[in-house]
Amino acid sequence: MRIKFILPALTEANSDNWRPIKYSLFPPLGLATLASFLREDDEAEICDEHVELLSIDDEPDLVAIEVYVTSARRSFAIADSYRRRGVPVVMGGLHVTACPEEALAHADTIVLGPAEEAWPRFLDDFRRGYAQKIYQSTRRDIAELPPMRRDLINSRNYLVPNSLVVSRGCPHNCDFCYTDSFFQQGKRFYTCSVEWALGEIERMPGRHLFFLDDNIFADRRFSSSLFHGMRGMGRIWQGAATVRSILDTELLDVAVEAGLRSLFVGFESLSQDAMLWHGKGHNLVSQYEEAIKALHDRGVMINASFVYGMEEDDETVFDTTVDWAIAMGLETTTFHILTPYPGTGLYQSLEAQGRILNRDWDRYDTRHAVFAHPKMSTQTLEAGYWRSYKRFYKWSNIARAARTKDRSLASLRHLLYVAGWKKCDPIWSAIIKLRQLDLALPSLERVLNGGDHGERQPRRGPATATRRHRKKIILGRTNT
Ligand code: B12
Repeated sequence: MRIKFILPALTEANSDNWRPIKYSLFPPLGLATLASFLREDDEAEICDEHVELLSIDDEPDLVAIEVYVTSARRSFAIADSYRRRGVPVVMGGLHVTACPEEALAHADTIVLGPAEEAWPRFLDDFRRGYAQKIYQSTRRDIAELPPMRRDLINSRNYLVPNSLVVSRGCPHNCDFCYTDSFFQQGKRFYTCSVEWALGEIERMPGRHLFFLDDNIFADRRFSSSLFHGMRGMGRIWQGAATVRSILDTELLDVAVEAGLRSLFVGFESLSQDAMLWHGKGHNLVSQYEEAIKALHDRGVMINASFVYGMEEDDETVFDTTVDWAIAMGLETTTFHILTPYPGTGLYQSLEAQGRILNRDWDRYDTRHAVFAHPKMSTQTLEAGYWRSYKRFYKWSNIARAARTKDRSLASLRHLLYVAGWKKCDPIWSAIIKLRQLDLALPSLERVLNGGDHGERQPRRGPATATRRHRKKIILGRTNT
């Protein structure tokens, strides 16, 4: 059977002339996971429209499309085109799960929720010629997955081909997050086995890794065991975690020894009331500074996330947040306008109050205000959002943030890192066009490793480190 997997792009991500680096960072791991369930005699290809041109005049036996909210329109157009020519289309992913009726109008079959169990079931039925319309995953277990089909990913198209996910979901219940609706009807947070994760890491060449898990520290036992297993592999890595989990400094120390160099942290708001309102009460604003210090003291850079438009926010929120981020010496920030993704608790409550202004999913990209805010107009929210980026990434403010570091090496690393991400767009665009992203990776690794913390011994073969760890697990001596 010939299967074509497609990750459709946002419009701005498939221009031939201008491709922002953020769309060339990570390969489509969800699709590579699904491909791992195919038979040896199946032929598969993965086409990621963010990084390559998609031709849709071919006729594979099956087209499988991943649909995010912001690429829904494009996904449905691609699906319609194939189906008009009689090619069957199966769709899955976050938006399909949130809006199944909408997706059903464009697909022969849809799969709801994480698909590790439902997808093989669908494949069996499809091969026998009687696939159903809807498959819902209920059994959630990723302890022992087949190895991800990384051979289908053209690593030269990505700055971070070595990205991986070792868990699904999150134990928390923030009302703006996709997890509640996506993980309905089953477990909402679970991990793969440490063995599987180490095996996956072992198969990846080079040094740099990026964990795309929502919170890599969420299951302490698992994370601790994973990080112990990674010690000695000579890796450097980036990931995401919550403020509260960072304060577990024992775990943080092991993470740093295992190569942690930069962390995405969802601070979201400086207002405790806003955090409580949106179900993220585990974020204690009084602990933010302590968490930042814990990371910076260990040479870990921070990519901080902030959300504007929470219920109590007013026009002062933009400048207050940016001033604080600079004063804290945060290296990079991502600002978002609160976005009620369909299927979330936030969407339901705003819809019940008649406050959803817009159902054009293209605008659900966290840059547009799509709901009525009690104190700010959509124009105020959007202008404040853009002003925040402009102010935070002004050279003088980058320098101010870098100067908060007490070591000159750390300040220099701060400057180089921010300049590389935020001040080199034309260079990135040219590198992407020339398909030379793999050449940029060593520079990223050097900057990430520029602090003098964490593991510094020369790299041993990952295989050796993993074998050593496996032995420990078998002997039950893993220090978790
Ligand atoms: C990497 C990533 C990106 C990458 C690209 C995506 C990629 N390469 O896959 C980049 C950086 C480009 C990106 C950009 C954006 N992203 Co993003 N991103 C992620 C991230 C961190 C990881 C995705 C991932 O690999 N997941 C792991 C894999 C295993 O899971 P999965 O892809 O969901 O696949 C599973 C199932 O969904 C299902 N499945 C998926 N596809 C299919 C297809 C079929 C046929 C079937 C049967 C099943 C199926 O099976 C898989 C195995 O269970 C997620 C957060 C997350 N934890 O998922 C956010 C996330 C997906 N992004 C999000 C958003 C909002 C954005 C942006 C709009 C942000 C912005 N302001 O720019 C843009 C727009 C992207 C676009 N093109 O539309 C939201 C999506 C919300 C939504 N409801 O759709 C998420 C959930 C973050 C969040 N917490 O809000 N993103």
